[in-house]
Amino acid sequence: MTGLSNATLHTLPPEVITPAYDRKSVSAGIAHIGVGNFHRAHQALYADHLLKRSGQMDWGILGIGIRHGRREEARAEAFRKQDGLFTLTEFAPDDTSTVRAVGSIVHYVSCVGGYEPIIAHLADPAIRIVSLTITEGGYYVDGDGKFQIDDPFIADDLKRDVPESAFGLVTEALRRRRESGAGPFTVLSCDNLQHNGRVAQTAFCGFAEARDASLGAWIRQNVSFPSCMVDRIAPSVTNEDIERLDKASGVADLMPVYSEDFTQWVIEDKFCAGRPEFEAVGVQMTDNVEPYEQVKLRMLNAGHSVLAFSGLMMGYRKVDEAMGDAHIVSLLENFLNDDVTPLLSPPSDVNLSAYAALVLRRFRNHAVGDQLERIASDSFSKLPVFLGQTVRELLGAGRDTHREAFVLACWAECERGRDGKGGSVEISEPTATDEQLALFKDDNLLAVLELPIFEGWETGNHQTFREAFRRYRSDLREKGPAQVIASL
Ligand code: CS2
Repeated sequence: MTGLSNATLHTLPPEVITPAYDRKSVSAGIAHIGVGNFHRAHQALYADHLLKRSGQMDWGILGIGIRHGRREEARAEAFRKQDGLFTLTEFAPDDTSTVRAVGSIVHYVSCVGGYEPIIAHLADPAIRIVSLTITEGGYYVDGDGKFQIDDPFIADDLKRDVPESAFGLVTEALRRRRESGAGPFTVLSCDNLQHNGRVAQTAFCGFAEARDASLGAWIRQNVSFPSCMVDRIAPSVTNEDIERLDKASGVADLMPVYSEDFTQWVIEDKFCAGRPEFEAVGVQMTDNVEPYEQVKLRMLNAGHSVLAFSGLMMGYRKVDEAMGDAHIVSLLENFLNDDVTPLLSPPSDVNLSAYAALVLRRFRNHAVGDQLERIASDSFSKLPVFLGQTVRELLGAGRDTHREAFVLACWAECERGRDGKGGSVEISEPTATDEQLALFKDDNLLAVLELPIFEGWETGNHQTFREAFRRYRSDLREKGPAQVIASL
């Protein structure tokens, strides 16, 4: 197998698509914080397409890693050895695939080498967009839309001379740019959140204001924070996946990624320091992202949660396995078509029944083999975004919520670490405290509904919903998930 680097690009197997541009002539205009699988399978691919176009060579990506740990060390090492190159395999539902060596990440700076160099890179006037994938829970903005300056991680970072959080690094770089006259850059959140631009603005301005009021005011006035909707399923990559992908591509890639063939990116056209020709590579530019976001978060992502919690309870571990279960599929179809669709006001170019059908088709993509535990993880950040509004609106309209009560009952049972068949389930909850996690083991089956993540769902006043949730939890234990799901 051939290793991956600039020097080997021309020797890769002919099936591997290689960058159709001269990487040496590309410079970074976008700095991206959080270069995980999703970024590499989504934004980095759009940038790869852009770089093929004339006049776009200064829109390469500078990757930035800010979270210390073994994973970061390995990533930094792989980026160094491979000159920022990695392979992306895109699988279609009919099992066909394409592999490409993505060349858009032209430089990588890791916190392994300290935080000061990161700030220096961000302060470079060549950088005109700073994009982020720091996870849904990574913004420290509470349910009331306030930045949590008292959170110990943030409070510590506010005291540091050289900050380490995304907020500290970006605001310090902006301070230097204000002083040097380099001017602002756009901050583009690519996390799967409602109003991600507004959330990012709250977080970055909140941090800057707590540090220096005049800098905060300057950022508020000069930096733009567009919202965007991002969509592409990119599973976690295990060591076995690396072996499998490398064997299939014939490239000995240290960090291959894979994804479905579907992709979508809708961006609010609000860039304070220029932007690439996004529309030329299939990005939808708009002045209102919200209706797209609503459809995606409340159908695709919420659909994923429905599948993950009911599927895990039934003993499945992969999305396509769960999609082989007729009861789960009808739960999902009814959830999408009967519960969510009537609540949405989609953009004029989106047909909701076609969208629901597409969601099912995407989930059936066998080759993607997405992990239910990946989707279930970080539910403390995800559930309020994906399901909260739907439950509140259904309850407010006096409509049926038995499917939502069932899915949440499955969630609560999975959080105890066991599926309904006795297998162990591992759901990582980076933002939950031990005390909160202990609630799942409480004898009072309703106790978890008091968690702060349910603020604003209005479940407290709805006896029918609470009773259904309690009953499903006890039935899942006593009768088993197969019988309960068949009776829905
Ligand atoms: C998934 C998403 O983690 C989840 O909850 O639903 O990661 C999903 O795969 C992406 O948002 C697809 O765009």
